[in-house]
Amino acid sequence: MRVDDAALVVVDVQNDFCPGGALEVPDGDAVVDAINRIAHRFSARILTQDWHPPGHHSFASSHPGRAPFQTAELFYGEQVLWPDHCVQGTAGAAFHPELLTDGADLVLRKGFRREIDSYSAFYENDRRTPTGLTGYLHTRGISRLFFVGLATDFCVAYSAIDGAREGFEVAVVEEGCRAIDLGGSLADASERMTAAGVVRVRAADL
Ligand code: VGL
Ligand code: ZN
Repeated sequence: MRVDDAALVVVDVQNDFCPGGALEVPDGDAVVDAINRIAHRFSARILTQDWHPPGHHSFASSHPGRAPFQTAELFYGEQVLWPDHCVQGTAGAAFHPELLTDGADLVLRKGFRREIDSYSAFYENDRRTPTGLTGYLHTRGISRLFFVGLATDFCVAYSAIDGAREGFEVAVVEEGCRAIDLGGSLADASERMTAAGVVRVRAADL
């Protein structure tokens, strides 16, 4: 493949999303090998890191009487409430120890505003606060994005769909992703990705 205009975007491969973590994704650590094997193929490598302050409003613990995986109305609409996870500076927020991170060009942190969650690497959950990633990619001349990471049905899907909306050619690499699958969220995310023009590829097809 032509690599000069393609970036690999590795979404939230952090300890809290891996088995034993605060918001574990089933089999989440299985993505690490798959990602490490393909990373060298891309001229740009970007890591995202879910990076919440203590008391973040996406945490159920910030809403008295609410439990994890229930929802709440925040100022921008409905928000799933999560267990406390990826708190800035904690071991849970660190990248999986076997993920190759030294070759990354950019580490993009998201979810650092207490009042707004950020599933997407492009826009926070209010859908209007940008992270700056579009500008970074444009100024680097990148037009194609390959997404991997955790979780398929939340941060990967939101990022991939926003990437397509921002005008990039977007693919998701199957072996590099695992899902939370909460109340049909995986089927729903897959449908929305297809509708947005996001292509699903296998690592062997790269
Ligand atoms: C994520 C829920 C909460 C993700 C992040 O990375 O998919 N999911 N924060
Ligand atoms: Zn989060």
